[in-house]
Amino acid sequence: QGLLRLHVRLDEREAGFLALGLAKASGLPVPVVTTSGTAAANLHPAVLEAWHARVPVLAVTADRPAVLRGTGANQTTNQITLLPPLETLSSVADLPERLDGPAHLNLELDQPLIESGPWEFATRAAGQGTLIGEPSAIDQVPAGPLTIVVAGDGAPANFGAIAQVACWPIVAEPSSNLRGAPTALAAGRLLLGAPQLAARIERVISVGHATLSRPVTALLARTDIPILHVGDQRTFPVPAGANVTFHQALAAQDGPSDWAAEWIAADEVVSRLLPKAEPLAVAQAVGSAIGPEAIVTLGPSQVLRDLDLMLPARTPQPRLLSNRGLAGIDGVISTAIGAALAHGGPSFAFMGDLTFLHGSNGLLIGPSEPCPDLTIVVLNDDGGSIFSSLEQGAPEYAEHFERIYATPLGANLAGLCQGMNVEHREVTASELAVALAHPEPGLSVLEVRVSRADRRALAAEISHITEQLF
Ligand SMILES: Cc1ncc(C[n+]2csc(CCOP(=O)(O)OP(=O)(O)O)c2C)c(N)n1
Repeated sequence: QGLLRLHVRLDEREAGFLALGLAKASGLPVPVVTTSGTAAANLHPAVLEAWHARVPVLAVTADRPAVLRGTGANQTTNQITLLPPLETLSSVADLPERLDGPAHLNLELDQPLIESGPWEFATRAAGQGTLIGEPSAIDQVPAGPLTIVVAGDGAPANFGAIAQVACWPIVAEPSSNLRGAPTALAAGRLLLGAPQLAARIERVISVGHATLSRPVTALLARTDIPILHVGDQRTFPVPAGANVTFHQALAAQDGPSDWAAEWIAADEVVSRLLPKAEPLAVAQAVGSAIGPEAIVTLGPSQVLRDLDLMLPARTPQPRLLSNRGLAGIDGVISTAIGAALAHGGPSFAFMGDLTFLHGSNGLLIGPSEPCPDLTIVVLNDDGGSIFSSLEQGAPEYAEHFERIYATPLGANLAGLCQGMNVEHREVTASELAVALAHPEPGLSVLEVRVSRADRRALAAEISHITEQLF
């Protein structure tokens, strides 16, 4: 009856993330249907991400009749407690009218496996069923105290305008989608380390789910100044102290304009001082060469933190998505494919090599399936570079670091793509911007190889930049 668009996948874990990407980009609930047993269990990673990020994925799992549960019947297990923290619903009638996160519908089926006669569907107008409702309470706050806004994943879209009126600078993580706001900062996480600015902060307002950096987490863990969080504890990254209040929505009046201007001036200086390292050049190309009409899905880990520094602020940006509910390296390719299919326009993804390899089954798209125009940029530094800058990356652990933390695989991405019938091209960091400006139609991979060797030194250099500020 033309009510649904169907996508068929081999790997249920990837199907779950495909549904996640479709739901994130469209804002509409997306069901994903599997057979019973391990197939159903493979939905758990995407369902967990959906739960933490409040994405309306409906896991529909086929089950055997209840009488067979606890017996040795084929492909039969206890599916009632299969996808925690979700409670299992056993009938379509149990589904709520609106979902503000995932749900699990477990359907017991018996022979005959196909019902005779036509099925009747109740039609709904397009757009109905959008999940997150309007806030019922908007708290008006004085603009006055020197306030910094921390904007994490999924921040309310209107907060850029609110911060502009109140003259609050915004430490805007990429998937907050507030980086284009007039008071947004590109190097906000570095500026939080500059006492000349940070020590004067009198209040913090937090929107979305901020997860990317230790300076931001430390700011939100402060107990000596008021912190207002739009959301609840699920999107607040530390246990909330007595100084933290939760709100559905906030609004404010005009504030002191020189406060935001000071942060923006410092932001411009710090952005110019960033080292000319290759991985940062790759992130810069991704952050600058993609137009605002596109959608971009970002992997977790170091590439996202590189982009966090290199994505320009205060200019229009593409829509940026990232799985920040649990920050998994799994399912990113499928999330990106789902987002691209829902978006329908130019689509990109940016991820590290381990993230790409972990989710590479997402590249398996059958010949009859809708295929998106999606260009995946893989920063291939053969391993996880994020760990180099953490405690484990210190020279005294060097002997075991590569095997246990960096885990290089030496995989041949070109060969992998060839086996999966996906276009692959290797480009240099300096060729990337041009390649992104002229993407191939269909699904394609741009691999940029860089060295991981200097990562720890690069992180140290970046962390000292603000010392040159004042
Ligand atoms: C499913 C899952 N397993 C393990 C991790 C821990 N983890 C975080 S980042 C990372 C390495 C990612 O490497 P890569 O994708 O190459 O990105 P890079 O660090 O080089 O930017 C790992 C294993 C995780 N987040 N998710």
